[in-house]
Amino acid sequence: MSLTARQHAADIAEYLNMGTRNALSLGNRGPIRFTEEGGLEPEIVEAYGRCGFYVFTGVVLEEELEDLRAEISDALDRAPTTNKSTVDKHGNPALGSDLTIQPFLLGKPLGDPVGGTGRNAGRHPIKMNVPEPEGDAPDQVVQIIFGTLHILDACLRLYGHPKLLQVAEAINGPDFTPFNEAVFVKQPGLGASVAWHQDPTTHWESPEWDEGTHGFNFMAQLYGCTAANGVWVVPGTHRQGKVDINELTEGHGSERIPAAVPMICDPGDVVMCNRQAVHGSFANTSPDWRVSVGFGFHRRSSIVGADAKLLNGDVVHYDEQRVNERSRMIAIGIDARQQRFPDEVPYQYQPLAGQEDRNRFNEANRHAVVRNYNLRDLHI
Ligand SMILES: O=C(O)CCC(=O)C(=O)O
Repeated sequence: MSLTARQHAADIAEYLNMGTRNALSLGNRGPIRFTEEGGLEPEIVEAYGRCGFYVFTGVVLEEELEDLRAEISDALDRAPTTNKSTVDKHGNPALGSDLTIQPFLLGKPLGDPVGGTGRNAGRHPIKMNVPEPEGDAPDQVVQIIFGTLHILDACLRLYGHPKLLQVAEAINGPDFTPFNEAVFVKQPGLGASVAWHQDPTTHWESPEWDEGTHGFNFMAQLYGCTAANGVWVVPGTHRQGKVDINELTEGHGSERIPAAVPMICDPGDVVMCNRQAVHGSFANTSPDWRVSVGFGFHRRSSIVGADAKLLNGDVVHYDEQRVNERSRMIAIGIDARQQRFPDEVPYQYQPLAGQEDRNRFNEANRHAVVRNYNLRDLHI
């Protein structure tokens, strides 16, 4: 018999407390700091390398947080009512229903759509605990919004954030490339689990494989996150190659991995999380919202020429032209940001230096380049 949401919250409370204590003792949090040469401060590089994630505090300021919250709350209001529907709850065309890839993924409240199934290339072997929501819950709730840069201008502007792009350069080199973008939504008492997994599918067996091969994701927190609603990571697993996730949970009588720790964030904090780290999140039986704006970056050498395995099993070859075209979203994000925050010094993205006029955020490019840009995502 499944637990009710209230029972689940009580049952998991001690694990959440222990995880929080452990997370706060790791030494992997603080403001973004660069050296005089423009690299990341060595303590940050060390802590990110040791843990597989780093919490950058106070990155997104209130004015920008308000833009992001307003746009995402409007998007949730305009989401389709089911995964198959093209209309929202008001009977209007759902946001982005005219795009090639439908932006919204909905699921059962507090559910686990992928754990213990073969979905997503079988990368989520463990089924998470699925509590019953309290009261009058909807049948379906939005879990993920994909392709954020063509439907949410505030996300496009965040994508051009100069300090975050400088971090991407410090970790992946100045010729870094995009990955993809998604917003994860965990409504209070309704948000579904994301079962334990490592993101990558492509280069595990490569002779050149190392801890940075599959890049990282930024996760910007609009409302902060707690042990109850945030992403958990098993520190150090990004250095271990493909991990047997069953082994991490075996013998513990539940899906609660003892060595895992939660990301603990205030609003405006941005987590950098290695895609190779084992991570996941539990059903959100807490009273708090979590909305994470996610966007990732790769080393160019991991992408150009790769035969990438996608989550649906397809294999796609990434040639230089696709990578260059997809990378234009970085330049367009920088310009979109400059229009909103003209006093900020913009990041200079070296692969497209000198092409600024071609990569303005204007109506022509909104149609020709931004719309359906995610058909060229660079998943590995
Ligand atoms: O936000 C979450 O709950 C999960 C995020 C995640 O698994 C990812 O970005 O790969």
